[in-house]
Amino acid sequence: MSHLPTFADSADQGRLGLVWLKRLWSQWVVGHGARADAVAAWRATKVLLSGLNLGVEEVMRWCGSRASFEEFEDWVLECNGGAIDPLTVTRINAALTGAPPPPAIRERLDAIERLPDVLGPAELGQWHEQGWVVLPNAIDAAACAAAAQVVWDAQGMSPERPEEWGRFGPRQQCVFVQLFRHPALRVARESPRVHKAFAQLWGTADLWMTTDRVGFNPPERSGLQFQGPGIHWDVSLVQPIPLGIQGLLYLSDTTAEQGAFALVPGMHRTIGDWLDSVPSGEHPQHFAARTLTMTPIAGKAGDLVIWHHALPHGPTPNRSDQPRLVQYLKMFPADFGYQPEWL
Ligand SMILES: O=C(O)CCC(=O)C(=O)O
Repeated sequence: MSHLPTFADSADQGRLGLVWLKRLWSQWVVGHGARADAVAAWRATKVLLSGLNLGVEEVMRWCGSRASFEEFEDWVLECNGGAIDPLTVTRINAALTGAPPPPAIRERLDAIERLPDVLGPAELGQWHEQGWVVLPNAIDAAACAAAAQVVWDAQGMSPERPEEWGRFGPRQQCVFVQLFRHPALRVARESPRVHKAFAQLWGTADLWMTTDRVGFNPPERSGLQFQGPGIHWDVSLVQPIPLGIQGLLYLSDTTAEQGAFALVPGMHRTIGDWLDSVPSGEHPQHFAARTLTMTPIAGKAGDLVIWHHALPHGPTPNRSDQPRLVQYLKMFPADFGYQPEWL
């Protein structure tokens, strides 16, 4: 009989007054295990990390060092400039205990609900049919340039020195650059226009914004072969796949050949049948890589590509002479659907 380690109680609020934080820390330091409360734990993870401006990858790496909970709380504070807004604490605790958001937050959410739609009938029709849509001018050109500069700085490279682009940046993993917090990256995360787009697609403005990383996809001709990832899903393929919405903001004008983001349009509607067609013994991911063709989505700097997470997707090799720079972001409600069994 296997013995699962004992985790802290989700009601233990620690020094920061946050439910679930100690419970999750105690889980992360020993690694994940199958649990009866896996859905609640993953929802709490997403809400806490969003509310506390933390990236999933950096938290998992940090917890790998097995530091104490007190040290973890210190690091969380440091990531938030030394203090966490009490309203944020109240909103997180409310969301994770099934209570409504505090009135001051409700007012902000209502203001988003009242904004004019940013996705019109044509875009919503495309969302329904194809499972993806572009929000143009999600942030303005100056904000885009500032965010792009953050990516260049994280890579230790310059747009003027192409000879630098072919090496691996210090924070780079595939096309991802593990940088999560910078004032220039907050502009898109706090944009009412971006919030409204997600609110229209989710049917509620009561959403959480991820603190996601950025990306750099250099031209292959600069010397670095395309690093992937290849076509994939970031969600379990166990049917039915609950709604989940991902997003990528182009920080540079991006042609289809310039390592554009790509996806298989419409597959959110056909994935059940497609899964039935996967030969027995073959993993759907491998079958997808062997048989599906992705459509690259070109875009201007400032375009936010939004897609249903049931669409297989990925970056593509950059055959141009300019790198592709992006910021990843997504919004979700605290009670999002989640399938803990992974396929
Ligand atoms: O950077 C890209 O084009 C793809 C990003 C991606 O695959 C993801 O966010 O899961």
